[in-house]
Amino acid sequence: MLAESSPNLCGKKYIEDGLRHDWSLQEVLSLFKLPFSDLLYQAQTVHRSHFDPNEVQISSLLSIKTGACSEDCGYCPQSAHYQTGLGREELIPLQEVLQAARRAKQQGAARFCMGAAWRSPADHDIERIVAMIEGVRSLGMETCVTLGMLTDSQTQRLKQAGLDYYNHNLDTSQEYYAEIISTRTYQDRLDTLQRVREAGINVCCGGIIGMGESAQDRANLLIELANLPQHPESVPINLLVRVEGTPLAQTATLDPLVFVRTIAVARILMPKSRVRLSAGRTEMSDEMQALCFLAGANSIFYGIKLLTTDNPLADSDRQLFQRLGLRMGGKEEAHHA
Ligand code: SAM
Ligand code: DTB
Ligand code: SF4
Repeated sequence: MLAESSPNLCGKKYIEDGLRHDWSLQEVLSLFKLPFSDLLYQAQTVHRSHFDPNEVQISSLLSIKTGACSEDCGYCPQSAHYQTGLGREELIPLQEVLQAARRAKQQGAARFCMGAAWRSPADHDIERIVAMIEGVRSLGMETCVTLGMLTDSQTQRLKQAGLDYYNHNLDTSQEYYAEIISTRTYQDRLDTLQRVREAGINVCCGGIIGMGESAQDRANLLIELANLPQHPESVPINLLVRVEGTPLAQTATLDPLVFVRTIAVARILMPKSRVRLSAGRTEMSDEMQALCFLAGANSIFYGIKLLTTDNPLADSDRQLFQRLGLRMGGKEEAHHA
């Protein structure tokens, strides 16, 4: 049972799917402010009622088109607006993608996520992406791509190819967004998310914490996600990787416990979603990661690289999982689509 003081279940409407989509700022701020133990207890309770708490879903990432992106996202090493030492690469060949996917599968990844540094894909690139999706699926892995904004017909084509997940992050609150990105709007992001949802592709959508945002921004980001008509099936919570040359390189270090609280609140607001402990793990102690799993994170990116920056070595993740008694999970049983 939840503690009586729990501010989240008081007479609120549960919408058709049995999940809430009507969170208010005040409620979510109160969750954030709970004593740490009460917050984690509540998050664990929610987590255990929907998931095996000792199983963590594993995805691996590959950058299929790196650098020279026209967008000016202040956190991103791949933006052409900043000097980060990354060269421009074209879309990589199919065989390279399949080789990386086979390696990821051997290491235990259930899903293979392919990311491109694009504002949006050109139509002529879509058929090459389709071949990648079909090839990775034929290896028996789930597929995810993140390509920027999509048109209706591109979204349909990706669905037809059998794409399982599309990643498109809101990144931060509506209010803070303009401080971070000027080359597209929040509404652009929401429009693509709606297209993906309506096409019947599972949605992977989250954000970045530690970009100098306020506590209210963190709450508002989670509210945006939870108040979507359907919760994203996967919610990546990234800790900003401060890359030299980007405008956010000198951002102050975030209190690790604020990050853990953010994971816990995401778990409470989106009980059935996979909350993904994403970028930034090389900066986290094992103990901090353990707290994130305790707070309800139940998926990670696995393998030495994220897109362009480092991720923990597979070996050290295996050791951490062993120390914590965690199992690497397989493919999702139930898809919403
Ligand atoms: N270009 C596409 C887009 O922006 O949607 C796909 C690739 S983009 C690199 C995918 C996500 O990576 C971004 O939305 C952002 O959340 C995350 N990301 C990029 N740089 C990051 C950084 N330095 N630290 C944490 N997350 C980052
Ligand atoms: C997400 O939310 N995080 C991943 C994935 N989705 C595509 C990307 C993190 C990128 C970190 C910076 C880099 O490695 O370039
Ligand atoms: Fe481009 Fe995506 Fe990086 Fe923004 S986050 S600069 S859109 S690759």
